This record gives sequence, structure tokens and C-alpha cells, in this order.
Amino acid sequence: MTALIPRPPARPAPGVVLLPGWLDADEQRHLVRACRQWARPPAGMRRTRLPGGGTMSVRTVCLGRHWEPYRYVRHVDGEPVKPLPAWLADLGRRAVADTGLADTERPYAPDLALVNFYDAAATMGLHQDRDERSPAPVVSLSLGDTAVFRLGNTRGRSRPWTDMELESGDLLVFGGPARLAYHGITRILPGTGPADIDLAAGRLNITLRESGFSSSEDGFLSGGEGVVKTPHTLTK
Ligand SMILES: O=C(O)CCC(=O)C(=O)O
Repeated sequence: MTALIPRPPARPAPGVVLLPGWLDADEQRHLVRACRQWARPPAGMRRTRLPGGGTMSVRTVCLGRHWEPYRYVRHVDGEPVKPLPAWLADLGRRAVADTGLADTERPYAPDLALVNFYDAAATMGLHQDRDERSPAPVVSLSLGDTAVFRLGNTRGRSRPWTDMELESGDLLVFGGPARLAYHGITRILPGTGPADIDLAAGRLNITLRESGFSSSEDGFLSGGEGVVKTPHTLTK
């Protein structure tokens, strides 16, 4: 949806940049169509089971490596994870450059992506993205319905936090001092997505990340606390 009053770029915390409407409608449509392909089996979109017995309310498909609590693996249900396309990694590089958060010494080189689909009832509890070894930023692209994104702090799940609406086409990058900030999605605003991106309902979010693992390595880092099983994360 084109805003009547353009939303300006924002820096809600050190290391965090929001560029509203960064993706145009063609780019959004292209990404939605790509997500639809990636969602298909094998190694397609699914609800993640949590060790405590619950299931996440978002549905997820991964590229490059598959995330499961709390590690990255290269196969899912015995099938190889779909590769991260070079064009998507390029988009991630351009995203980081446009936010001004690029490391001048080292080009951003994402090797994996999580693609989450939120229906109207889906949420994601406050968590840190800490199953990656690399300190490189996380690039987040939003498509479809608006979401309320809660940006917390690096110390824990309690306040202070900042709530911001992520609309279709928005780019959010968090790195540096905010790379391990707790964050989550508290609400989806149904019916707010644009009509012309080929997504009838719901929200897609793509996060690009650098794993920091070598190509032959699986990743076991956080020891079980990366994504928090807060009650609203779960659909039982
Ligand atoms: O959907 C979003 O904007 C956030 C996704 C997220 O926090 C994650 O994939 O770890």
C-alpha cells in the first residue's frame, strides 16, 4: 500500500535501520512468487516443532541451511535444503549497503535465509537470533500484511522495547550492538497487504543471515535457548 504520507527511514536503536518501502511492487511480487516455489516440497514449508512439545504458529521454509531448534542443518526430513539463490544474496548485500550498516572491510555474504509465513493469528515470541556464528547483520524483508515488530534489548525479554509496524516492502536490518537484540512479532494486521503482489492474505518475512559455518559444517551453537517458547509462540 502506498503511504499517503511517506514514512521516513528510522534508526530505532544503534545498529538498527528501517527503510520503509524499500522494495517496489515488482520486487515484492517477484519475492512472493519465489517464496511460493520454495514452500513446495521437498524440504518445503512447515511448522517448526519445539522441544517442549509445542509448535510454532508461523510456517517456515529455509534456504541454504535449515533451522531447527536450536541449530542449522543441511537436510530436512532426509531431503537437502534448497539453495540460497545468488540473486537473493545480492539483494541482501544491497540492503545492508543501503542502510549504511555495511562493514567496509568485509562484504556481507549471507548463506542462508528463513522464510516465515504468518497467517492472521500467527506471532513470534521474543527471541535472539543466536544460532549463527557470524556477527554480520540480519536483513529482514516484509511482504503482505503489516506486522507489529517488537524490538527489545540485548539483556533479556523485559522492557525497554520499541514496537514498530513493518509494512509490505519494508527493509529492516539489525547488526552491530543490536545483532543479538531480542525481537519478535506480536501481531499481524489482517487485510493490510497490497493487492498487487500476488499474496491474497497473510505475511511473508524473509531474513537473510550469515551462518559463519564452513560449507561442510553443521551448526550447533546456542545450546537450546535461541528461540524462546513464550506462550504466544505456540499453537498447541
Ligand atoms: O517476521 C519477522 O519480522 C521476524 C522474524 C524473526 O524474528 C526470525 O525469523 O527470527
